[in-house]
Amino acid sequence: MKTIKLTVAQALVKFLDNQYIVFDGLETKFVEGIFTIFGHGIAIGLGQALDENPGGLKVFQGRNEQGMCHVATAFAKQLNRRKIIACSSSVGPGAANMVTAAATATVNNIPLLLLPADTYATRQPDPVLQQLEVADSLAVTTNDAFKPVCKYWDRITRPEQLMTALVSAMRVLTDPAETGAVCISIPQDTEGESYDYPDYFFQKRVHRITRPVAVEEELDDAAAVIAGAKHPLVIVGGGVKYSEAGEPLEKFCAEFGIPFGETQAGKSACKSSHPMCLGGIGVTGTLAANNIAEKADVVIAVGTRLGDFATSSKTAFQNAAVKFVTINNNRYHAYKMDAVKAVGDAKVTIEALAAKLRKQGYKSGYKNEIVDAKKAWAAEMEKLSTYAYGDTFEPLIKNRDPRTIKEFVELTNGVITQTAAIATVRECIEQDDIIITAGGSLPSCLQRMWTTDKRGGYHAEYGYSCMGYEIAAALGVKLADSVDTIGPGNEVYTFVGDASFQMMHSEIMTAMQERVKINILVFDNCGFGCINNLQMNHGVGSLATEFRYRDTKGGIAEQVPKGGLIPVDYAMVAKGYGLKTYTVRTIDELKAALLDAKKQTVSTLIDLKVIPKTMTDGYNSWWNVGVATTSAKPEVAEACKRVMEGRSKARQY
Ligand SMILES: Cc1ncc(C[n+]2csc(CCOP(=O)(O)OP(=O)(O)O)c2C)c(N)n1
Ligand SMILES: [Mg+2]
Repeated sequence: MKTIKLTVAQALVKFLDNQYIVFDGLETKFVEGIFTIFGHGIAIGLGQALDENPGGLKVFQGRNEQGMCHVATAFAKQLNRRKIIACSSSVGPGAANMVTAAATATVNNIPLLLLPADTYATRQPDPVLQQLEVADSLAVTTNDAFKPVCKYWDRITRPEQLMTALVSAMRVLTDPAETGAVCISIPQDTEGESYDYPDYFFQKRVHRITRPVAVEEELDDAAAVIAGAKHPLVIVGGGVKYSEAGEPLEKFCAEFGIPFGETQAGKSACKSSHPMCLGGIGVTGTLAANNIAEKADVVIAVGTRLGDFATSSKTAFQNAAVKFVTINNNRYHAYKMDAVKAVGDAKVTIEALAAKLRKQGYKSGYKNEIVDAKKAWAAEMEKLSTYAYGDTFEPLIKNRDPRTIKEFVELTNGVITQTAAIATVRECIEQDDIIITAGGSLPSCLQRMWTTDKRGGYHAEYGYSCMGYEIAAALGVKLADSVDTIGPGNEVYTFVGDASFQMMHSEIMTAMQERVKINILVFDNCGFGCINNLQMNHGVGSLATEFRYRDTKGGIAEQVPKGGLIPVDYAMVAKGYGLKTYTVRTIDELKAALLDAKKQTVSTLIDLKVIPKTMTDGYNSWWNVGVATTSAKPEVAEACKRVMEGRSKARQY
């Protein structure tokens, strides 16, 4: 047997450099590179290996471990999971910082390879700096925290273990039904240990991404249910995007006259301009999609987890006879809502199902309902797009303290409404540019209002809705855009709430380092806009969701910060990193900034002063949230009653 003597870390790098995937006949190198934030746990082990021979792998330097993992997640997501950037961290806090990002990737079914260092396998220096000492089991370390948020977890305490661990990691990372975060934890002493690895461990491996079609019996079951439908509806999930099934699904819907609504992950799998497209569906859906959903007799859920936002907490479908069909490559998701299941790849399963329905001469029974629903929504879009501040101004979010709005306008001089700002961005940027969203009220407005015919032009992380994803993701998307097929040269615009910006903008520095251009749109409304709405909607006061000073009354500090709003200059923050920045207070200023930002070669940030309470809401949707069932406040009791009424209309599981 031919062997190659390498350290564990050197073998890891060599192995990763030799992994490829083939999808629809196209071979792609799977690992683009490795993100690092070095510390004592990896600088000498993995760091040494990368320094001596990185092979074809790029080395990326992260700023915050969570941030760099979001970059890698967005990169893989934008490339429909064809390519990854592995993420390595030091031991302890560096590793723990990746846990949130691991969960984000797992919830969204995005491959993310994590390589956290671990405490000593020999235990000689215990406790090493940054070691979590667990007295009841010395086998437990910080890295055990990855177990519930990863699809595969392993710890390499002997060099030989690396071989089966990495083969297993690749199995999971390249499995369309099971992919997510994978954690390979390596103690820092093991990283440097040498071993005579068999040369076949480093052979070029090509992992085939297959398209299994649902079995004939399942296709027959699904076709039989759809054949009986007069008013069917398709829900387009993220699986449609990853399977690159947008076009066949559009054809399916056109041929059989079936309208479709889009989840956050599914949006931009199909073209917004398609005559059957109703736009976003569910809690943050359009009136068109939600009204059609309410009456639908068969709901065909393709590649979706059927999360509460997509189903309005299972109240969206009020036809007493409604039936569900799921097309999903993952059995767990296919089983939801007691659906008739077709377990398989979205593209080939839709095509096979279409063949069956065609044979039966199936057509839906819609007359003018789809056109009428779209017309009504278009009129609403027009209203939202031209929504302006003035004398008779009414906030879109009703039942609110009007003082906040006045105070905000006086503080910032900003009179931009969120909905008009979104419409303006859509109008001013190129049709094929890519937008990103994740947390706060922006994903809601964007799911309703954004339109694009570019496949992959709408990049939302709303599985975990992780604040802090947005800016890191812009870098990931831009890196993806420059390596591959998606269409190099597109501008990337990330929509970020002021709170989300505050939570994490660390990877701005990484974007500068990589010399890629991202455009950041900060929507400054002085607080957690959507959560403020949520709490006030449920009879709670405005409590710690606006950015207010803690004042002192009679020498005593307030128990809750209730002072004036705190002004923040986000443009100034970004300027410090070298971005070209703009502060805009009117729609005209926003237009001018967008036009100028296009001409820049460096990254840009536009700080939009956006009037609170000007985001979208309603449209025949409902969301089940926990509510207080005992309270002295009548508003809370009233809210509780409404929640209970909603729950009584919801499907139970
Ligand atoms: C990491 C993380 N922490 C907490 C939350 C809960 N959360 C959801 S939206 C939100 C506030 C968002 O505020 P901002 O980013 O300013 O957006 P806005 O609602 O004002 O548009 C919070 C705290 C979250 N989604 N993610
Ligand atoms: Mg905000």
